[in-house]
Amino acid sequence: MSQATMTQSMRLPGSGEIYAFSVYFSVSHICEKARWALYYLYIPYELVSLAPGLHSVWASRCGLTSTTLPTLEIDGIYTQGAGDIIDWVEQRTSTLRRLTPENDASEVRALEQRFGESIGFHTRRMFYSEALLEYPATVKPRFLAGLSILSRLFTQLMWPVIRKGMIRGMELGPKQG
Ligand SMILES: N[C@@H](CCC(=O)N[C@@H](CS)C(=O)NCC(=O)O)C(=O)O
Repeated sequence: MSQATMTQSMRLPGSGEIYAFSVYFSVSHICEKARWALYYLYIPYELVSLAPGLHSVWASRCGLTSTTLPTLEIDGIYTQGAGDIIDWVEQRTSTLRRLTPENDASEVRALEQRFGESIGFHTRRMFYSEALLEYPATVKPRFLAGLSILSRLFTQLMWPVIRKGMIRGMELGPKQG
């Protein structure tokens, strides 16, 4: 699959010398969390934006059973989900910076889980309820950002289907907006 790539070179002192290949949706704050973590931990990475829908094709081609993004690939090992990506990278780098404090790691993970799966989940539903139901034309450019020409074309053509699928999948509606 041809992809638009945005390469960030950040081989800074203390870098763990891990080169990450991160696949994400540019519209997603969860994907942005993983990208930001790589940046903060000085991990050089390459971002590949996927169109919603095509991401499932990509995942199955990679032999992944889950289609969740962000997905990180390092040396053929795939890690999915922002929290798992941060844990995976932190266990393998020698950077001086840390996102998870050693002493309070379990408390931090519990907080992260609460913010991600409870508060963040419903905040996302609230955001998309307004964005996709009331302002679809305004939010569409965020879905197109960073995509290859073919993926942009796919997203433009399939936009009504993508929009409906997201509304159905996240159970969006005026009550959440
Ligand atoms: N618990 C995961 C959730 C990730 C997530 O919700 N990813 C969404 C995009 S923001 C996704 O990949 N949706 C499409 C799919 O699951 O196929 C995390 O924190 O990273």
